[in-house]
Amino acid sequence: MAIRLFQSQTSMFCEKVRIVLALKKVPYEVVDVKKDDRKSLIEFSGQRKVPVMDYHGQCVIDSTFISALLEQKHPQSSIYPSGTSDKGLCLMLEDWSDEVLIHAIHLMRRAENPEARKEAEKQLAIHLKSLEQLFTGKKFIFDRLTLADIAIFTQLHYLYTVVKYEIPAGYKSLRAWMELMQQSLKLPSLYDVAA
Ligand SMILES: N[C@@H](CCC(=O)N[C@@H](CS)C(=O)NCC(=O)O)C(=O)O
Repeated sequence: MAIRLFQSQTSMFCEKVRIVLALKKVPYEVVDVKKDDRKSLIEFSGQRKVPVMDYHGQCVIDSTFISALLEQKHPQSSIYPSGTSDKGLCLMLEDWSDEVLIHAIHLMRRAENPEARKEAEKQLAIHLKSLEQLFTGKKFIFDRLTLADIAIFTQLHYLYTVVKYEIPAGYKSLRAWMELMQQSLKLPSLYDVAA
């Protein structure tokens, strides 16, 4: 039995899992799930959200649990920082990104008029300011690239790829970290994908 990832190309949670798989060099098959055709996903997992992993027959739902399972089964290129306390903080930041930051990203995507866009940018700015502080004087959040960086990066990357929004130039440390992530993950330039 193989490893299969039920996914959609634009989902930030699926991108998070694809990055973990790539860092760990784990081979897998992709099952692309279409918005209006979730039959095979529902049959396999009993629910309609992606990502879902078929790990040699074991069904794992949710990017956080999939990442944790991949770390357990494939400990090479660890996605967590060294030290128990930092690991706890890494998991908290992953959760903040998945459960809090995402709401500001969704507001940006759904903003259909200038007024809604202005409000969405105001909400997003609260998080961008925190992140600018977090990345000031730092390469990665912990001693190396971890799941906290990956989770935050995939949310912000979605702003460039889907929302077509560029993080303003004033957020210097945050933008420098985005570029570093882009290079570390060997992805095309942020500006190419935003064009
Ligand atoms: N907490 C989940 C979130 C997954 C999620 O919200 N997936 C979205 C795509 S980004 C989805 O499949 N939505 C379809 C639906 O809700 O019907 C994770 O980390 O995997």
